Amino acid sequence: MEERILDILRRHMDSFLSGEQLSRSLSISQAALAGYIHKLRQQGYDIQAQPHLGYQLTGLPERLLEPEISWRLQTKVIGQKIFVYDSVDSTNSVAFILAEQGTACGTAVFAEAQSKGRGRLGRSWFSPKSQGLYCSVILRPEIPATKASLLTLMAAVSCAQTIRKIVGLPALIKWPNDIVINERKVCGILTEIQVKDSKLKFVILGIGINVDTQRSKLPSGASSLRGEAGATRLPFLRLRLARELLRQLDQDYLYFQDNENPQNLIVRWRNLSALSGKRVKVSKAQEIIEGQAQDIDEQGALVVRLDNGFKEHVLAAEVVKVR
Ligand code: BT5
Repeated sequence: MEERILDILRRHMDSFLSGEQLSRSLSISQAALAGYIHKLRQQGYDIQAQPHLGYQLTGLPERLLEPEISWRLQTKVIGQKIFVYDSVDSTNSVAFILAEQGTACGTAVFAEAQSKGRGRLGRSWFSPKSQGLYCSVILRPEIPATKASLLTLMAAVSCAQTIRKIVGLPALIKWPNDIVINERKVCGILTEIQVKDSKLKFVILGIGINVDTQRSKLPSGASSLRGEAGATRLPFLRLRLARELLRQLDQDYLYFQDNENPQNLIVRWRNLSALSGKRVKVSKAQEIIEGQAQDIDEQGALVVRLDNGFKEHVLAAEVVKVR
């Protein structure tokens, strides 16, 4: 019932709705309606009540709530099922367990806080409560495991696009898994895969975005969206980011699935790349190579032109320096 009340109030956020009308259309008494309104307020919804005028929704909770994320989301695959937790060790770990249990492709897991948020290679991801967006999505693509890194690339495009659309800042992709604004990292992506009998069983796409995170608490070279946006008023930022991220991922994943050679994604990636043409130092397993970042190939590898003119395609590595 709360959901139905919210649905009506959300569609009339610019006007009051009479309690009588509302209770009649829901076939409940006005006293019962007042009870539900009280419960919604306790969840953090601002609902004004005026004698003779009725009710009006004037504010949404700052907490992430599943009904708020999924309300009229209209995605085809991503976010069809959404779990929101208060605190977890890592949304990637939760999504991994759900995927092992057979949970559907597109399921998204969010948490207000992570006690063991992780990055790549055993690194940690600082995930303070309600200051960031911590999200993991289960994917079950029918592709060879060797192509899984293309999904990191896809997610990077979706994240950069989402941030640009919601915050209006020039987010760029720093290969392979960082999103930067003004050269500061505001978002990281962690792609984990499960392979069985040399077949890709599922992929967990983990995305962490610093939204309100205090700069002084972040590692050097990192920042948050609020930090980069300055004084701009951005209400319900995490909620709007969460919804747009799921929509963007949905579009991009559908395209990815339908196209064996996702050229359009690669073109969008190139246009968003922070590295194109820059001199980079890339740390591979045992060595460091230096050269000019030129492109990415159809597998998602960074193409570096070495000083001797040879081109090297690096797949699993890290850019340690950009000039
Ligand atoms: C990443 O790893 O950038 C991937 C981060 C993915 C986090 C998401 S949150 C939801 C999901 N659940 C998880 O448990 N993880 C995913 P990497 O490129 O290895 O970068 C990690 C490094 O970034 C650390 O060693 C720090 O130097 C730095 N770092 C840690 N926390 C940060 C933060 N909040 N913002 C920016 N940089 C951070």
